[in-house]
Amino acid sequence: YPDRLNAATEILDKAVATFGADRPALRTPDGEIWSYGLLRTRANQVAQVLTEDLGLVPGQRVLLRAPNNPWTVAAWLGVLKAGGVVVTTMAALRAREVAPIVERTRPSIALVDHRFAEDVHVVKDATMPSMTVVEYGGAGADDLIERALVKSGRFSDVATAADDVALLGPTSGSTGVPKITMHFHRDLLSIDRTFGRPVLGLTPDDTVACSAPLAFTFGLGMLVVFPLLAGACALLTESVTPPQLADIVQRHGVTVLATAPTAFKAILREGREEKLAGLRTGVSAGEHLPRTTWEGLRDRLGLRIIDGIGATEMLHIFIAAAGDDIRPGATGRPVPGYRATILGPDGEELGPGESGRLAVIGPVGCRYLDAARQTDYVVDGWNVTGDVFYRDEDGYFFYQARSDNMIVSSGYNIGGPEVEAAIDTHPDVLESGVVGRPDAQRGSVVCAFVVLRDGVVGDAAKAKEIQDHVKRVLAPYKYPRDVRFCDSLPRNSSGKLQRFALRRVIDD
Ligand code: 3SK
Repeated sequence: YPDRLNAATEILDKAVATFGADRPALRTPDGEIWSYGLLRTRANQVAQVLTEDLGLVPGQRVLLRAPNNPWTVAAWLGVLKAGGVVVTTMAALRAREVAPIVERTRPSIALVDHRFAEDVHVVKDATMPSMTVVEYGGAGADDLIERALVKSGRFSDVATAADDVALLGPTSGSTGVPKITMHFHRDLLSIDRTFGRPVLGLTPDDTVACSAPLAFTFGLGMLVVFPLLAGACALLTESVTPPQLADIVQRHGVTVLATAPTAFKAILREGREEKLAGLRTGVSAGEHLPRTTWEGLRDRLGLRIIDGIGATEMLHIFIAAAGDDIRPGATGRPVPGYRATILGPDGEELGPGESGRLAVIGPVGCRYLDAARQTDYVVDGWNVTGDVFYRDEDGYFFYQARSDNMIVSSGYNIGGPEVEAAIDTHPDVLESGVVGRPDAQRGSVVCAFVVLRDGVVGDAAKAKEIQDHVKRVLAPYKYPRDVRFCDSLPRNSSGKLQRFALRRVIDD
């Protein structure tokens, strides 16, 4: 890459020049269409608001909190154009989860969909009074959209360095304290060279839908980076259920669907797979894709889903299986530019058939904002993921389990200790232990073992009360779907919770 490079210029302005301003870039299920030219104008207008009205200077951070819609994409690209650094937060997070992200990243400005603004105002008042919060999609002269629409739409993108930070992406730590990953402008282009072009191979005829939020780098790649670089169109949906997703695919001529295995499984289970008949391919990531789901889609539709594993630390997918290069049960092989290995307990490389921690190396690697955390993930140049895999003689990698206390449910990473901390704030709870329970549809579900205070009855009503409590204090997708009451929790002699013993109870 050249020394000076702005990812938004490369992704958007070059696409306008290559594919034409009139080509559709973004669509929504309710019929809104933004051409490449319109998206460039809107992103330029956001960059103008940021620099002319809000005084953003290159290198400052801008928090984005919004569901997937065209203005969110314009905001994303506008921040990069202005030389700012995007800090992403999922709209589902509550104030308690947004606060540590704001404390660590210290954004100067927050651009927030008006429906999700309350938590950001709470965090601003409590921890970051200097942060300017600008809402959008509501009404009023201060609304980002109102401010943007009066701008000329002409903006000269800041000539950022290829290795200037473009994105600060939080990843859920198991205790609820997020780790903040940093990615450069060039990294946003690199994922297209390693996965977008060689594995996914979008063309201008493709329309891509993806259920992941843009705040999750899987969604960012699938809905912004890959389609725009290929001249394709992204169909943006706010939160949708799997049946709604299948309807959208059929109604809007979607050719590529990217989602978590849970959605593919649910579509098959509910017999709605014929709605996916127009798909050219699909992408499954976020959790392990069971072989039966892959085979079900192949047998019933002739659809060969691309399975992949990525990480926020690595920005996107680094191991995938696509086309005919598929070994049943395997996640796949490293995508072009990446190498992968399996590490034993002392960091030694293990041979075929031996299970250990998956480690990868390639053009994009982990860089935590907090340098002290770097050695948690990067060891001897290898990025050591939290997943246990083994590989076969031919270099195909097979998923086994998570190596930490993260529960992967419907593609969401949920920290067991974080859910325990939330449950323990319920006035009737003495203590709790949270583990993943295998689940045919969601991969895993959050299962909570709860010890109640003396005299409190553990019945279905109390379980529901605890579930609602967790939904109030954490992003609702983290709530325990399975609540079991017990008299005590298994602990070792130093008092440490023995989660393996709880998992054993589930297995029995
Ligand atoms: O979870 C994954 O597999 C993933 C895929 C792409 C980008 C980011 C992530 C975490």
